[in-house]
Amino acid sequence: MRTDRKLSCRRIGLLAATVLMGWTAANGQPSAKPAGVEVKLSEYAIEMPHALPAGPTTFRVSNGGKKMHTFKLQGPGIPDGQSVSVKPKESGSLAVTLAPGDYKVYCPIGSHAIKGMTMDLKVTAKPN
Ligand SMILES: [Cu+2]
Repeated sequence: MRTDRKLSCRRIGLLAATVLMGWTAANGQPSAKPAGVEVKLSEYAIEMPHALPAGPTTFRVSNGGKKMHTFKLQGPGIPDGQSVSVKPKESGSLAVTLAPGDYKVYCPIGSHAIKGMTMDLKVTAKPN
């Protein structure tokens, strides 16, 4: 019994190591975790970095305003854009894989973009 448990523990460890190695190879990066980027939406502004490195990225979007807002990202690899809508005082997330190039970030609701909820995002290739 005791030997069995030890064996299976070792097997799980091996499996985890294999999965981790596979992930690293697939992404070509030492980090298995996607980069997290905080985004703050309000009337009428988007607060987030204007430049980011390429790779798997999770945008954590919070709405500090009084109206519903949408975080929409459009650029290389996502010509039609991907978005997440966030209610006032709530938060959501959007996971994408950023490719090097110029992206547009905006809120497509009403005239929010014209009022200020728009910005450019530059994604740069990660140095090897
Ligand atoms: Cu908005």
